[in-house]
Amino acid sequence: MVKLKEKIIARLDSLEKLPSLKNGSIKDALIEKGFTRRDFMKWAGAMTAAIGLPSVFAPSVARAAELADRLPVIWLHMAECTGCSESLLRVDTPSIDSLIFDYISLEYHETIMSASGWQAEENLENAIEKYKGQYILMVEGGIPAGSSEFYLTVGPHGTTGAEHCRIASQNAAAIFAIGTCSSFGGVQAAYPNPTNSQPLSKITSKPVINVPGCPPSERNIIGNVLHYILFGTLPALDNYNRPKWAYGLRIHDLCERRGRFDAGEFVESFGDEGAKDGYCLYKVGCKGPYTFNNCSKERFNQHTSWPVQAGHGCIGCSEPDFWDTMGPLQEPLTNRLYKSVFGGLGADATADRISIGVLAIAGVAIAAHAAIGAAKK
Ligand code: FSX
Ligand code: SF4
Ligand code: F3S
Repeated sequence: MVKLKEKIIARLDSLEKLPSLKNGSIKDALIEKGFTRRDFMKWAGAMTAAIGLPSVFAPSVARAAELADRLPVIWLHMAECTGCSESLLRVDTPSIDSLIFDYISLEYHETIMSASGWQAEENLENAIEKYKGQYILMVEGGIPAGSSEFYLTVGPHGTTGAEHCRIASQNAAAIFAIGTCSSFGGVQAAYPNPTNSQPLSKITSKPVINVPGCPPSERNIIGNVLHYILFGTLPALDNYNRPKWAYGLRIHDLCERRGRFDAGEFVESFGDEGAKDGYCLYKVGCKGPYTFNNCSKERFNQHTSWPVQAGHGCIGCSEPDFWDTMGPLQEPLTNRLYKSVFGGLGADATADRISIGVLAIAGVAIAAHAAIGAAKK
């Protein structure tokens, strides 16, 4: 741990020597929005835990956030709804995560920049040239590919989205696919995928870190930026190239309604007594048992809530092909065994077995714990 700390301090020291790309400091921005130093350190503590570091690293995480203005970021939009950007930007009162997003040096972001047309194109080319080998590339959206590339063209030259991604990824220091569309194709890649939309990893041969979710939480987006600032390397990834610190556990294993599942207390239809009492949403379609994400811990909208807390099941939005494989959204999957990213370890339940009764359900729950335990080993 001492070695790791030294490594992080050396990395932050070297970043500190780089010129700031922004006017003002994060300290000033926090004060202006009414956050105290204590709020900031509390946030740093929560972020440290979220990215899987022991609490002694909280001051380093705070320092990394203060140095977020040293790294230029280029954010490209492809085929999507802009929900990923909105996840960070569309908040009534800015959270510390969204302030840090403001503070990152976004050299190019189509939603929030004022430039358009030729000027925007020029800004992108300049940023890629000026920050060669230094910038973080974040891409949101699925990418029409192959003979369908022309379905998505950007800017006055009619450059295809795929071409923009190829050019921008060439000299990026790190590449993040933000959202399920960019990570796995998303809604536009759902059957029959009329535009042949593909994930970013199919467009570039460089390593891509997937940050899925439709949209991903602000914590998962900012956490990845901070992880990169701290380490300058790829985080530990799962089989789908998702950072394990965020996507290492199932929704089902972190769910506040899990006790209800284990006790056999299920909502039978929306609005019934069980729904009012916070029963498990499995029978009304929750896909938490098949989905890996940290939504119950990190939540959305300034960390206030997440789908299951709001009373709807998880729809599996951080899994590949969930539009095709997790439907119908409000019904359980009748014939599907739990399939985990760890391979064939995790057969636990079908909807039919769930309806057998409490005794069978307890067995199911034990099987699920055993599968996760075995996978951890
Ligand atoms: Fe939308 Fe982003 Fe979903 Fe996709 O999020 S929230 S359709 S993951 O690319 O804008
Ligand atoms: Fe939570 Fe859904 Fe699992 Fe029920 S099935 S415990 S609501 S994740
Ligand atoms: Fe998505 Fe399920 Fe979380 S639908 S937002 S992964 S609870």
